[in-house]
Amino acid sequence: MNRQRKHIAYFVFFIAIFSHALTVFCAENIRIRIMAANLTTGNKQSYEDPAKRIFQALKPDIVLIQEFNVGNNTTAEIDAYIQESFGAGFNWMREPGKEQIPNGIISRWRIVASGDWSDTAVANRDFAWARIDIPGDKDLWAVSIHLLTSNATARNTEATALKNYISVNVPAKDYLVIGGDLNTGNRTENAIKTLSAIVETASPYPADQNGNTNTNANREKPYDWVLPNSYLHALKTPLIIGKSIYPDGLVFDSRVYTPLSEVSPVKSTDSSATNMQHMAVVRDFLLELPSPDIWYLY
Ligand SMILES: [Ca+2]
Ligand SMILES: [Ca+2]
Ligand SMILES: [Ca+2]
Repeated sequence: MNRQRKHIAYFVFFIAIFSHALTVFCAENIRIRIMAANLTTGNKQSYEDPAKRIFQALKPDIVLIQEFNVGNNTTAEIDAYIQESFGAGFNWMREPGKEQIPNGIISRWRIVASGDWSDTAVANRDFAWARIDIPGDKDLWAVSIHLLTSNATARNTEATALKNYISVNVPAKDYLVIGGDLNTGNRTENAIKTLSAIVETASPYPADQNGNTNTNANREKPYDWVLPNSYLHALKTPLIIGKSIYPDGLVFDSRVYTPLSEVSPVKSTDSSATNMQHMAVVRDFLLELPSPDIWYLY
């Protein structure tokens, strides 16, 4: 072996060792940002520009959406709204049945299967579910719900029905998130106790920069939730927007958020737009996967 070929041999050897080391130490970190959104405005209880700006600013990967109405609800109108709000390539489902204020799910990743489970307590919506093919082997089941305003007993009846649907339909070891507008008057009512059998319901809760965890328009009630099961909760990570860090997630209120430059193109008046339902609630999770691509370097 002449000297030059020897150098090349050493070079190839070190590349091989180095790339092997990369397979051991490199992991791919995938952020999964999940939002509960009952953000309809205007006189038709539908998604308009204020919600669109909030979606554009907060960049969720998965949205558990309520009152999922856009214009006349044609597929083309909803497709256009989703593309403008989240960018190209996002997927969505709207619960079947043509109810007045349906639940739905929006996802960066492919929706493998979706549908609704009947909420017999209320005529204008059901429990919407989607099985999402997130990166890695385990799927994420997302369930978007909108419990009754009427009273806590009715909400607990709904929560009990939902718990039963999930125990029958969702593989116990998959990731699961339940969320949306639960209309809960406090953090300890029976519906939450019921759901605590399948998802993590304990504090700390997402909050705004002032520490306020309430999510209705006047910020006095904890109506909206993002509830992960134990596997997903184990991936909890601080939510970072610009220079701001929210260790337990964010309740987004454009009226109090500073600086608004971190959440462009939101306007300070978006959370007080005509008939704006609630505040968005956002939580981040971090999935660490090995990087198999590195194996192909040598
Ligand atoms: Ca339905
Ligand atoms: Ca129903
Ligand atoms: Ca997957």
